[in-house]
Amino acid sequence: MLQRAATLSQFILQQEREFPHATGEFTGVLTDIALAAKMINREVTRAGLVDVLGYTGGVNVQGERVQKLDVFAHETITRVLGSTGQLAVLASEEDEDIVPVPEGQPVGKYVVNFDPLDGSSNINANVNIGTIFSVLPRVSRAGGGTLADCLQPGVRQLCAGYVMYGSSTMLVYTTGNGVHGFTFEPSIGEFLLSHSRIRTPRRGRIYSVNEGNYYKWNDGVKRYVDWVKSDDGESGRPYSSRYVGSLVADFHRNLLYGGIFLYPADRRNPNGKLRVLYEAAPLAFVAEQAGGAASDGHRRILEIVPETLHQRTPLFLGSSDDVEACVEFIQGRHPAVSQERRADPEPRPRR
Ligand code: AHM
Ligand code: MG
Repeated sequence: MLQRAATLSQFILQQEREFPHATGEFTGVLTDIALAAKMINREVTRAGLVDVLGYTGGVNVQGERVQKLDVFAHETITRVLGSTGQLAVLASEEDEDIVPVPEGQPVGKYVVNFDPLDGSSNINANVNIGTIFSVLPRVSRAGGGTLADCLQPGVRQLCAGYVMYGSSTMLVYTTGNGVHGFTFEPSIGEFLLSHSRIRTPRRGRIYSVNEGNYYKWNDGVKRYVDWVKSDDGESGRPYSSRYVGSLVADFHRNLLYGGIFLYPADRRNPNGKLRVLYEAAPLAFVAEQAGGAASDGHRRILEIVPETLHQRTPLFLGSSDDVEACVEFIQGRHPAVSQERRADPEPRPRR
């Protein structure tokens, strides 16, 4: 039985005993991610003091250079993970190229793609931000890891999750055996199991999207968003709009309460904004493991085979029925679209 208040390390060991085929070997990778998360958390929680202790990006009162937090997070993760002997290569939102394991360090068989501090434009307003990670097996056979190791579809992930820094800091992950959430207890410096086997509702009542882009979206997305706002007591519409503008925070809330997160393509960004490898794919793995879904409007996010490290994708993510309805609108096959066509056979230019 899984105990409440187990530490992350105890929980991982317990999982290893129960599902030896599912976890095990990369236990070390996950505990190292948690260690890096604690180090990042310490800096993030002091972010409000930058004007007191020294301006970020400048020099603090001790005369030390204060790093920007996203750079700090990137360097902390690469330093902690790069020296454990578990990894062959890393890729980060903060680096154009793959990040090799430092010279002289042992090379392992795993790959980590990560976004060190997503939503970092929110830092100064004390809004939640997060680290997103994806662990894959290497495909290259020997030597240092390669670009091909990083460019794998999400279905190959062994583990994925995120850390959300906020009113309390949480680490949520899956290894393909359900989704588990841990809350950081600062007084003892441990992540404690607080949410075991998270399941997301099949349908929610929340939609999360930057609606300022409405006029740039295609008709399918516009119609879907119009539809979730229209009145229909039976299906719980209108939905509530909730948008933090920080992916991890928007995703985490919707995971617990149910709902859909959208970052569609638009006229200026034909592939949307978010990145396949270290934003969409890991959250898609978590969503699916919690009973939810993730699509780019035409295919499962986890099946996208990325061609470049920082490839973007439109993203529709959350409760399975909500994602399905959204995809039906995008593909023009939602019943409400057919009704609209029957009622108004002459196509009219949309707003
Ligand atoms: P970042 O990787 O530069 O931080 O951008 C990603 C963030 C996500 O956290 C969030 O979902 C999205 O950008 C918000 O974008 P917008 O401000 O266009 O709504
Ligand atoms: Mg990001």
